[in-house]
Amino acid sequence: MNAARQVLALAGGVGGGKLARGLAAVLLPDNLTLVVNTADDFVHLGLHISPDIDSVLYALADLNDSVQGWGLAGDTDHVMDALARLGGDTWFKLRDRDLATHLLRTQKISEGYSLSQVTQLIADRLGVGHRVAPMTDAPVSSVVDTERGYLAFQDYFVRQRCAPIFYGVRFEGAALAEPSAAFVAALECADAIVICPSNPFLSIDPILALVGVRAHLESSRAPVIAVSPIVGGNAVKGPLAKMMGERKIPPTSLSIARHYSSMVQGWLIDAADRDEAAAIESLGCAVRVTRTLMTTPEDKSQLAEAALDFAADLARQNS
Ligand code: FO1
Repeated sequence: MNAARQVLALAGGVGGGKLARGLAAVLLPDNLTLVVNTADDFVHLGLHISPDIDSVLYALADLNDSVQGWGLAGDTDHVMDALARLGGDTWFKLRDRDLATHLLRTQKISEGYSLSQVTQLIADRLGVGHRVAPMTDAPVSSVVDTERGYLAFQDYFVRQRCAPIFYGVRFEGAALAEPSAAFVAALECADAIVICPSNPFLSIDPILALVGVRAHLESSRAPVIAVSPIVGGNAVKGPLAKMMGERKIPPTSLSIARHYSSMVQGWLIDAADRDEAAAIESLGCAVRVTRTLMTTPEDKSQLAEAALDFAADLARQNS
């Protein structure tokens, strides 16, 4: 187990879930808080869906479908098949066992639970000991600006498969949304803050857009370490490189470092991008080159250890 005291990690979906799993493998439950993007949340078929929270919870419980990247391994589609026969909406697949999570979350929210409370309940029931918290309990929604106009996030991401040209994204509700209580507590006592290799535009920026979060990170005494989601000019998974191309931003780790700018003190980039290290350092941060691809459980733990060691070294230099 790593000696780090309190670690706060900011995570989105797939990339977030993988590093979250690594951090959970090397840190005791009391030493880690995972704060997860909720700007992808929406109501579908009457159910409250929190895709990124579920990706992180399923990854921590070792129940995730690692091939598909979302949902539960070995799940089936009887409900969606039956719904298709009835002419219902099946563009967003709520698979059979995954449905149980959405049903329970929706029931509890209708009974008055906050998203934080219901997340804790589901985590407990899945046997997840590490703290997983939504970024906020307030409603925040990503709205994507595209060549086809403004699109609700899941319409852009799933229904239209990120095909429309991406111009930008706004986070409705974020400017007035307070971070969740667990997020505030973790910001106040963190010794290290880790930004997971999630999509910066879609998964991390909504977290940074909440009241006070960006300012807190910019003045944080705890080192902020980020893992680049780009490897060798491409995104490990998902539409990030395509979106960067459409915004005329080169798909490099250097571009991602410029995007987060002064907020990050330490960058972990992949060996494939070692040529970019000097340019990233010239932005005023430290860089370490390592393997950032996470295929095996060992990859996840090693990357988590690398991030924590980096944070500890930077904290020593600052003191
Ligand atoms: N992603 C898809 O590409 N297609 C789906 O049908 C789909 C269903 C789905 C259901 C529950 C859930 O928690 C996630 C789901 N996702 C699906 C993934 C998800 O929409 C995105 O990966 C995230 O919102 C982006 O992080």
